[in-house]
Amino acid sequence: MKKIFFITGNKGKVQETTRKLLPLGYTVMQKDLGYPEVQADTLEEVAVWGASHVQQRFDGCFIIEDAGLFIDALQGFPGVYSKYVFLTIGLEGILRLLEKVENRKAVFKSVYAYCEPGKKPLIVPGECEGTISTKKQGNHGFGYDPIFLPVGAEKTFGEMTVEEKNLYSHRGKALEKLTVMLREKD
Ligand code: ITT
Repeated sequence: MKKIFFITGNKGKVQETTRKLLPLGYTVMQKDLGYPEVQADTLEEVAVWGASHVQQRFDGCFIIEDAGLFIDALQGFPGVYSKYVFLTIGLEGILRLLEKVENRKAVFKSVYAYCEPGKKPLIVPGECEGTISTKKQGNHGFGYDPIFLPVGAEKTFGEMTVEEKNLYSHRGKALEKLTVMLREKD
């Protein structure tokens, strides 16, 4: 088994990542080192900046990931501010903002940075299109999962198991690409 550290405070992300990387022979170890999230317009910038910050303090092979929910009718809000918005107005606040709004399209985006000591990080994005439900459904997962219905599914991420969510999700898509890259590298 190869070890890879996931620098994150989010256990849900660790679970989803573990399910994808374990079959490849990687044990994912959570390390909640914390790193400042730079105020930027894109998830990529946040991930690149975070990765270089962690690389200065940690000398192993690691990943970090930045993710967010981009809602069409709100011009991409909350996007890079997803964490703050979740912790402040929460799911109820988002549902209120979308009250009587017909266009409920949204996209979840994820960007992983895979880092080896002394090397430039590999940046791996993934996306999942869907819609915002009219009420909360399910209590699995984390964050916005109970209000996000991915295209092609009849239930929200909040009603899915980790395996099911990985089949549709932004993180699952990014991890598919990451696993191909890791296979080619090994
Ligand atoms: P890190 O320590 O890895 O940064 P975090 O929870 O702060 O963990 P992000 O900054 O990447 O994660 O994500 C911003 C927010 O977007 C996160 O707090 C969730 O509320 C939401 N989010 C991200 N991915 C999600 C997912 O798969 N399902 C539901 N909500 C998600």
